[in-house]
Amino acid sequence: MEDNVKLGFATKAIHAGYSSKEHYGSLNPPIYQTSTFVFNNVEEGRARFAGEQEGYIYSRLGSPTVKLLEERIATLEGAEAGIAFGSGMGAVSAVVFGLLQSGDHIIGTDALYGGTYSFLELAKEKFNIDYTLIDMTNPDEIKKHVRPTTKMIYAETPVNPTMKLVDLEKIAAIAKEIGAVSVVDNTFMSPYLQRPLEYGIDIVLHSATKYIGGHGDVIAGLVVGSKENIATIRHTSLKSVGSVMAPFDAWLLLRGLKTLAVRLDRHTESAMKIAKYLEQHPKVEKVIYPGLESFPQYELAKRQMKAPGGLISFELKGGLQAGIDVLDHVQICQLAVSLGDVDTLIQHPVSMTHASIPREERLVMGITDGLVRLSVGLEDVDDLIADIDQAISYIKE
Ligand code: LCS
Repeated sequence: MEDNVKLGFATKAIHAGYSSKEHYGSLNPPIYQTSTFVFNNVEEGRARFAGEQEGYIYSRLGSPTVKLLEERIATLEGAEAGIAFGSGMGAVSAVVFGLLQSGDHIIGTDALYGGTYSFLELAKEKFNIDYTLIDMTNPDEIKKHVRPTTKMIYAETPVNPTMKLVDLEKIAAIAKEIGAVSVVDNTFMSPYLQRPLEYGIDIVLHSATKYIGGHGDVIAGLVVGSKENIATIRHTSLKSVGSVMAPFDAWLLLRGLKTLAVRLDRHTESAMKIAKYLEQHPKVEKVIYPGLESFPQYELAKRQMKAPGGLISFELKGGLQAGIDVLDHVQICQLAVSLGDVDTLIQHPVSMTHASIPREERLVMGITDGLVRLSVGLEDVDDLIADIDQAISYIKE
C-alpha cells in the first residue's frame, strides 16, 4: 500500500508499510525469527557495517519484522521515524540516556508511572542526570524550574494515575524557547486518541504493552520522532544498552495495531458509562475521568484528545479500607496492574504501581491512599457495572 497521508487512521494501522506481493502473497507479515543475517561476501559485510549499504546485519541492530512495526508506528503518530524496544521502560531509559548527558536536568510531570519515577532516581544517583517533578496543569510553572542545564521536558498526559492533563502545545513551545527536547509518554491514549507531534512535541514514547498490544500478552516499548533523534537513540542506547524487541513481539504488536481504533472506541464508550455510574454512586467520593464534565480540564481534554479513553481513577468514601474491600471482591474485573487490555484490570496504585514513590510526595501529586485505577476492558459493560456494584456492597460501614 502507498503510505498516503490522506488515508484514515484505521486503514494505515492495518496496511501501512507492508505489501503482501513482496512476501509470497502472505496477508500477514512474516516473523523473521533469526539472530543474524548472512552476507554474500566480505565486501557486503564491510559495507553494511560501514553504513554504506542498506541491509540487515544482526537482530540487535535491526530486523525486518521489527522495522515494519517501527515504520507503522511512525506513520500513525505522524513522525519521520520510529524505534522499538523490549519494554516501555526500555523506551523511557533509551530516550533519556540517548538524548541527555551527565549533568543535564529534566523537568517532568508529577505522578509519573512509578517505574519511570524509579528510573529517574537511578539516572540521578548513578549518572548525575537531575530531575524536578512538577504539576504541569499550569505550564507557566515550568519556567520557574528551568536551569541552564535543563535539556528535557518530560510529560505524561493523562498522567498515570491522577489523570491530570498537560497542554501539549504550550509545553512544546516552552521546550523550544528554552532549547530543551520535549518528550510525551502517550501510553494512556495511543496515537488513535492523541498525537502529540501535531502539537510540536519532539519525541513520543509508548509502553506498547498497553493499548498497542491490547491483549495482555506482550511487554514492549516504542519511540517516534525526527530521523535525527531516532538515529541518535538507535546508535547509542539501543545498540549498546540492548533493550531490543523480539520479532514475534513485533508481530503481536502489528496485529494489535490492526484493531486499535475499534478497541479504543469501545473502551471509551464503556468507560464513559462506568464513569457516569460511579459518579452517581453514594459510596464513591470522586471520579476522575476526562470525559466527565466534572473533570477539571474537560475543555483541554476535548481540544487535544479525540476521546477520553479507557482509564478511570476513583476514590471511594471510606478511603483505603473501602478500596481494599472493593478490590478484594471483584470477580470479572481482574485485580492486576497493567492497563489497556481487552480484560478489565483494576489496581491500587499506592500498594502496587506507585508504591516506589515516598508517601509525602505521592500525596502532593494527588495519589491518595484510597485511589483506585480501573482500565476498562471490552467485556459487556453491563456485566462490568454489575461486578463493580456487587464489589462495592462489601464496603464495611
Ligand atoms: N509509561 C507508562 C505511562 C506506563 O504506564 C508504563 C507501565 C510504562 C511506561 C512502562 O512500560 P513497561 O516497561 O511496563 O512496558 N505501566 C504500568 C502500570 O500502570 N501498571 O503496570 C505497568
